[in-house]
Amino acid sequence: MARFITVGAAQSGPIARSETRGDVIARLIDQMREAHARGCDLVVFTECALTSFFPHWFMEDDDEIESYFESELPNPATQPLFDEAVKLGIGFHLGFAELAIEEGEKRRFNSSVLVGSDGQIIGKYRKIHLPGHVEHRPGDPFQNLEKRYFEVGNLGFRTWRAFGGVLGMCICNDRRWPETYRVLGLRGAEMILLGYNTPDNIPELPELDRLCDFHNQLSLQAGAYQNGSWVVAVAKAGVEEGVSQIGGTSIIAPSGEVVAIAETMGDELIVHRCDLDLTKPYKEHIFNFAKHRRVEHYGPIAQQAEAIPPD
Ligand code: CDV
Repeated sequence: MARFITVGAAQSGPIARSETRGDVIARLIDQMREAHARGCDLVVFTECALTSFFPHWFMEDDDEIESYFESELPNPATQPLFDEAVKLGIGFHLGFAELAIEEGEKRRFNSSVLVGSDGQIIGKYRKIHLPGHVEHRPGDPFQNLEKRYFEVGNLGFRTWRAFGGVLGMCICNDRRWPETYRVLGLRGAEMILLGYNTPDNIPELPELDRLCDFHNQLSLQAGAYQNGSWVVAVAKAGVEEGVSQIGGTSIIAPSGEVVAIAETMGDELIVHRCDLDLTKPYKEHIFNFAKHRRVEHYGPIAQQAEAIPPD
């Protein structure tokens, strides 16, 4: 029997520092309603979707930093989004900054959740590849302080049976790393959901600025094709608190082809009816891991964290 997920990729335009959670949730609910009206089973929101992308500026005060975090989901501010999902019978993916208490310790992660149409959390992911730096760089036009504000995620790359398929999550910089898709692919992912906040310029590498959009698409399309998975990638686009970010929210088929792409730099929903069985030619033939992958012949590099020098 054919299996389809109609997915909506809900790009966010800039979120001002002055916007409250309530303001942002109202925007997300508008997009969720549009997704429902357009037949979506699932709507995908971006990375840290509830606030401005605060790693772009330096803060020292813990209370100020933690004002951007959620210590539980749902909470009073986000409950209306969960309620709307249940009312409409639609699932969603939400990126957020997570403040957790584990073994009595406060921990901060860049996280996402997959929520079913019953409003229950199906799965959670914590970002593993944190880009940027820990120290303040006052000479830079903006900061990239994810390594200061977040710890490396401790949940691994996982997949869940949901929405009639196998779904996985990763977050932003994870999408540039082939290991992300490969681990999710090995865990059977038929659809990978992710959000991103990607500036259109890199202060220390201006020669790469012209390639920002290209490298985004290249990573997503290669990851989809080489693992035979749908990829739904959702931007926070436009100029936010002085930082100009790429858009390009897109839905990519297991063939690596882009089947839908956003045209604006604002709040915009793109929709596609994804046939999960389009994963089969790749998973069962070209990238049939069991049949063709030969890890035992790759040499000691397979588990190595750092480059091994040549013999
Ligand atoms: N939020 C991110 O992880 N952004 C990075 C930027 C800083 C390069 C990205 O990979 O898009």
